[in-house]
Amino acid sequence: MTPQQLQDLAEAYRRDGFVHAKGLIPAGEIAALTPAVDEAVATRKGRDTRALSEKTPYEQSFIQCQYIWEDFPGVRGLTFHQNLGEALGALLGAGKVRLWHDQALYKEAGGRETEAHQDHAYWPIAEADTITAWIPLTPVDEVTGCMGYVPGSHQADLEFVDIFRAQGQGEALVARQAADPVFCPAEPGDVLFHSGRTVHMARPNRSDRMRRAYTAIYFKDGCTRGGDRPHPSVDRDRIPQGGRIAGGATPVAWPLADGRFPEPQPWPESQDERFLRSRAMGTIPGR
Ligand SMILES: O=C(O)CCC(=O)C(=O)O
Repeated sequence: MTPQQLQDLAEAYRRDGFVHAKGLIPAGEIAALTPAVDEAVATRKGRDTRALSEKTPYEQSFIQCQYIWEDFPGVRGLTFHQNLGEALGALLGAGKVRLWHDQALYKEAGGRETEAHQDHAYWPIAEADTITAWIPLTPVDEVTGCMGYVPGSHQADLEFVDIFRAQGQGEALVARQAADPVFCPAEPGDVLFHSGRTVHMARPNRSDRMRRAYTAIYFKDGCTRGGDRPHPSVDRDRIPQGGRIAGGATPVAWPLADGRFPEPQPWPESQDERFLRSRAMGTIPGR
């Protein structure tokens, strides 16, 4: 991207809390990287034979596999794509950007809407400098489950909406907003960026195909741990309250030292019930 294009993106992002970067990554590269994401989902979720109707409401919104760059090296070209990194640097106003975590979010045919929420409420990061890159691997529209964002909502208070357990809270959050959501159909090669504070949601998938998306969350280097909410991205590296988030779980994504992708670090063993459940479900690596 030219410096002017990056500046325009950053201006829109600062104003609206989201921005649609069309054609940021060549579509041919997305096509070449997509099988690695597909493989991650197929491998992690291979043993889950439940029909959509047997899943929890949260799981009916999407199949979720996190930290896939770690056990599926073919995904790294996407996670650490330097076109993406350059845009992240401009949007965050950062000279160095770290990865919080990545994930595949595959919305099954017939899958529910993704209820409105603000991501940052789930993360123990003190500063507001977090951003999600939402990368469609297939065309997404109002039928297949495109994303929607409430412009300006990143400036308002952060509210915790429990999309994991409670249904209907997202609708109430949208009703409290000053603006209507803007839904964004997108093509492979496009990247949709939203701030961790922006109210966002996704349409249901009313098609007969899987809506495949890869997303990664990044933050400005220098952010610190805030709040006592547990999260593997800080717990794995034993980052204390107030400590700078800079460990093997959250490597520098841009700029890359000598152009080399980071190496994943092993996960510490744990008997924590939530950890064991996430691993057994294929949500995190290590099954
Ligand atoms: O892909 C979706 O359906 C929702 C994505 C989302 O909420 C996010 O990336 O923060």
